Amino acid sequence: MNDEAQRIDPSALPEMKIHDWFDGPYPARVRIALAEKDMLSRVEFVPVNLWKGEHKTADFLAINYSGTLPVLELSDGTYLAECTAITQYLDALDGNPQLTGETPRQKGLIHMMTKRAEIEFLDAVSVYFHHATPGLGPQVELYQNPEWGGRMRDKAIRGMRYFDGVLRDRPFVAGDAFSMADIAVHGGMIFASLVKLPVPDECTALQAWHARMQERPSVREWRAMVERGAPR
Ligand code: GTS
Repeated sequence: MNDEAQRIDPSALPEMKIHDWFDGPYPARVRIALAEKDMLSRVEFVPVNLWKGEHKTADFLAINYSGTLPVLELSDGTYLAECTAITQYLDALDGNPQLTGETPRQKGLIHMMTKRAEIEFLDAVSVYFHHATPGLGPQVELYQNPEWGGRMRDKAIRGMRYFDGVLRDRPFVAGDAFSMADIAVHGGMIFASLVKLPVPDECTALQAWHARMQERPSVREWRAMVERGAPR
């Protein structure tokens, strides 16, 4: 543990709000990270209804230019978007960065594999959803390109095959330990399941890893929250 980490008092975490939609695959990444860090109860969740396009209003775009969820708000007026950035912030708060790596090598590998999970899998499923399916509906999906969406579907399946190969050689996506990269691939699996994109039968290592992910308390907690339904 470095000097800076020792100065942080875990009981004095800053006030945090997360703007998200409860069952979204990207929001799931941050909610699972929070559960892994035992910080869920310290966060106030602010619902932003994607299905009503609340993430595309001027007010929301003022806090996240990209018009996406989730966004972490700090009491000093800082807004952090992007799951990777939010997870890195949360993981550093208690001086015990288990999700994003401690050594330079771990940090580099976890960042690379998280980025790869996004580019090759999760983001591809998302583009498929928004372009080649009804997505969030005609009020929200103002431009769709089904051909591009179809290509991204194929890319996502290639991504599953890639991660299957990775997981044949190691227990977790970035090596020997669970990390932010596992959470990112798991986000891809959540989105794939929502859009009924099946994992190829031959991807047995990916399926076995996914079954193990279901047993993690953080993932169980996330599933139970989804089953409770939308916030009122
Ligand atoms: N790169 C962003 C991140 O990592 O945070 C992507 C975030 C993202 O695409 N979030 C989805 C979103 O806002 C939320 S969800 O689909 O997972 O629920 N999508 C809405 C849109 O219109 O793109």
